[in-house]
Amino acid sequence: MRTETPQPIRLANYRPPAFLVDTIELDFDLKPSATRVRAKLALRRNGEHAEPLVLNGERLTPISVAVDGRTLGEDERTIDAEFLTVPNVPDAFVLETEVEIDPAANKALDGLYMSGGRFCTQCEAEGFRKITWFPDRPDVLARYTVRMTADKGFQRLLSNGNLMESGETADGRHFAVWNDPFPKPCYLFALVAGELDVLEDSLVTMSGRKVDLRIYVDPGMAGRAAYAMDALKRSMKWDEEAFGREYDLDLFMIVAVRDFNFGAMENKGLNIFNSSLLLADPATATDFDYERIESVVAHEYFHNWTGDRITCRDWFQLCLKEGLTVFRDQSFSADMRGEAVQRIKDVKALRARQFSEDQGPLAHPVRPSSYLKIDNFYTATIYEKGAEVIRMLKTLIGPDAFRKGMDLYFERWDGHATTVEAFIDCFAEASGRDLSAFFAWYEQAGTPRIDIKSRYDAAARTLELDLTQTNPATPGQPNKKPLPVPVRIGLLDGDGRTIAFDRDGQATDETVVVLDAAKTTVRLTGVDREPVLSALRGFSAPVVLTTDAEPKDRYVQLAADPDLFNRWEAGQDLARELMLARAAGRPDEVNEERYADAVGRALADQAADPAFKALLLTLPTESDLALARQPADPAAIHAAREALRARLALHLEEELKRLHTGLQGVGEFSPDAAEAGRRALRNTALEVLAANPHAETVERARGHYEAAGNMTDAMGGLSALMSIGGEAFENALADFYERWKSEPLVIDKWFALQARDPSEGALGRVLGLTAHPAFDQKNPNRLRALVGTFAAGNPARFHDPSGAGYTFLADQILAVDAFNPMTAARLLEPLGGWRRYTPELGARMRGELERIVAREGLSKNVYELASRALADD
Ligand code: B3K
Ligand code: ZN
Repeated sequence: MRTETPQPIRLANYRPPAFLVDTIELDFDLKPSATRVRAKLALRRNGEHAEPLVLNGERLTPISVAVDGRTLGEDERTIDAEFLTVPNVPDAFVLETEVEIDPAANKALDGLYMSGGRFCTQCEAEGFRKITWFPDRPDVLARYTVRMTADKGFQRLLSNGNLMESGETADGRHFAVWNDPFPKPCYLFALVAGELDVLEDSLVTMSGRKVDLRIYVDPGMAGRAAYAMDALKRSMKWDEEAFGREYDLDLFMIVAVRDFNFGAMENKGLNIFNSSLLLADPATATDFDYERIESVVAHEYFHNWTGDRITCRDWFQLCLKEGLTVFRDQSFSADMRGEAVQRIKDVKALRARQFSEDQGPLAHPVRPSSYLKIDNFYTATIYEKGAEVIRMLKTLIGPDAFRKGMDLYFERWDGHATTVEAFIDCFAEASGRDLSAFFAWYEQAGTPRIDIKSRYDAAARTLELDLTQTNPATPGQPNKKPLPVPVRIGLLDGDGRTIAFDRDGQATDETVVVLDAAKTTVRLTGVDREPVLSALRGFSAPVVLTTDAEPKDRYVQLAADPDLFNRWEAGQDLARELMLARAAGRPDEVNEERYADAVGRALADQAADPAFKALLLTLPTESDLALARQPADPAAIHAAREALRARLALHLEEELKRLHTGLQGVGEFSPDAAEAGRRALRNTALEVLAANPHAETVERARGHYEAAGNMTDAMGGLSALMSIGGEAFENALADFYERWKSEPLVIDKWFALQARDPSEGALGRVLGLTAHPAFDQKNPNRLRALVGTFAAGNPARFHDPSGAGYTFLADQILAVDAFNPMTAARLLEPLGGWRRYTPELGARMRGELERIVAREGLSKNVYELASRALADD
């Protein structure tokens, strides 16, 4: 058992930095196992206090420390595992240090490390301290000059900003010098050195400047960067049009690496990407990959303004850049791919990841107030809920005031590190509104529950809506205040036609009710027919909504709600209720048939977008159902979902077959949204058909796999075959491996697919795969494909009654924690929700968490999450 409890960092203890750094000159002598880093910092005291100089530095082998040219003796500075301290320094001085580091031994993938024989870096949040001594905090902004020298085998030498000089050294090596004119915090520093191919392009910005665009990838892969390049150019233009933001350097570079702890990183002028989010061609990438690449390229590019030019004062403000940038990338994707479909996908992701976080021990506010390891706070709450908060802000103040507020924010804070308060102030000023109550969205954790009861008075033609909100307790926040919740509302009649109404004397089709108290009543007048309420249109707030609507109202919405989000939502609600009833031992066959009928009618609607229909045909996931009623019994949920899927397969067989046959692709592959939507519908139809596995379905799935001309269809075929199981699946799986064994990104898919195996043998299969020669715990993509997907994406088999699934996950976490704590901690989440499951399962999950916490030498990252998961509230 560990003896000391790590101490949290608190927002309330924020103090401005004691020293500022105006410039830093870095000189890297790059050698894989012994890189020398010399740093020259121009420092100046910030404030009156005669404090010692304390710089962060970890895993550095010290060579020398000098102040104003004089090397310090050992008695003039102290160096421990975390800091360099120099007690006596002048008010302004130059500090020169030299350290040695070992990038080849760095398997934490944090700081400077090697991936595929190349040097690369990851500094956010606190990796720079593993490169050199520095005030490693986001509110110290410096101008960087970086010189690097390496053997010529490390062909490209890249860093942030502009290339100033390059050439050969006397000893036959080569060097490059980069300068970044924009002051930045050290978490945005980047360096890459190695053999890489490049895809080049350029773009002329709104003010007529030409910007060179370069994407660096593994040799031979430049063709696969074409889609990312196209997405980058569209992102740059979109940010000019939607936010008036222009790119500022003459060069923008992206580098793809295979070993990366997360998706991508917005280093100034030199984004570094996980290759899974950059490389795509039809043969190896699915439509989902294309979609993700487009949005992540946009996200990292948009950070140039929301993150890099304006950064965070401290890490508690992380949502200031992340929530805002997710909101920006979601808006971009909506413009590229269609608003309704994008919104549905974003909300699905929010519910799957953020709502579950809110319902567990790891619930935290969008702006947390304490942490042990900031790495653990790159969460769905900071990112996705952070984006929802911005979306609500825009809904509340309107698009014009929102744009004015953004303009003011860019103007006021450019070049600074700031806070969420300063950001919200810009919108209060731009809109003339008091946004102090709104701020609680940043400070209060948890998902609000909104309930709406309606009363229609036919004689008076009025509809009264009683809205109530409750905010459930979360760890550390037992009592909550009401939040301002924008609820977008419209009315339909029994035939699905829109009913116009009056609100405050204004005739309208739709209105936004702001529920800013525990209870409020809203009266809509001029309602001339009995209405069906369509509430929370477009998912106007991140809440759980209940109403007194009856299933018949949901059917009206499913058939005709002009708000496509709510049309989809109505279908999901109906399906969810049916599956939950069945899981509770109360199957409702009559209404299952009725539901299948309604889905059939929706599929037959020729006017509807195929991408939308694919979403409509997809049942809520097992994880979604587990969140809806507790204690959750994953086995019963799995059986109930399979039963409804089989019902759809039987009831809609002819329609589904027609879709599957009729939507077959012709001509050349295009990744665009329309084509992707057709493929999505066709693959979803097959997936549903596979729930009724007679010989013809097996043949259909096999034919689909064998005829696939792109990875989306190949995976669709394989996945349908897996859901049927048996020889046809095993043969296709073996064929797939043989065909793609030299393509790591495709083999990740091969592992991930099997991790989702719904059959009873899944756990055995997954355990077996950990011994497969292609499995590699040290590569986060591979690890997540197998272990992460199994734990988070295969609830029925992860929650094996024996607890063996939990033991497997805990073993993996402990093994990975020994070398890569960040990635190990990210695997922990599925165990964290132990209180939501049946007592037998919950006890076994808790047992594994206890085993993890007790491990000697556990990282702070894993300790923080596991101990919070076990804590009594
Ligand atoms: N800012 C990075 C995430 C860094 C994660 C550090 N543990 C990518 C992004 O959100 O754009
Ligand atoms: Zn981001």
